[in-house]
Amino acid sequence: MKTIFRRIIDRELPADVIYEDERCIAIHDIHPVAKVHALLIPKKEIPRLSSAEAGDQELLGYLLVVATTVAAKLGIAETGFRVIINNGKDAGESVPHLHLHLLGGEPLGWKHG
Ligand code: IU
Repeated sequence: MKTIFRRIIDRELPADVIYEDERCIAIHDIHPVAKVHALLIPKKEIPRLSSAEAGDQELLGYLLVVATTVAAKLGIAETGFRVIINNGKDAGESVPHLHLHLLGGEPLGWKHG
């Protein structure tokens, strides 16, 4: 069964797209936990960070570079932003398709629930 993010990538579901290239897509999170909350999703379906393999190393680095591009597009590159990956149950991972959360637009507390 396709994950929600696969369906968004395949344009089967609508999303508010901020950035897209051949390897990833960035969308606005539908339940933002900060003033700016975007998701950066690789098109390759890696379930979670701990599922990544050695061959994914370049893609993972690429996502971090693109995160700054997306932050700039959202106007938070200068004021500051946070990148989060929730891996597994205790981290609150809810969609088993690797994604980076990009948070900013306001001062962020360190402890997130
Ligand atoms: P998590 O790290 O797996 O918990 O993050 C999943 C995120 O996906 C979460 O912040 C949701 O609000 C977000 N999301 C979304 O933006 N659109 C959707 O249709 C669904 C979840 I389902």
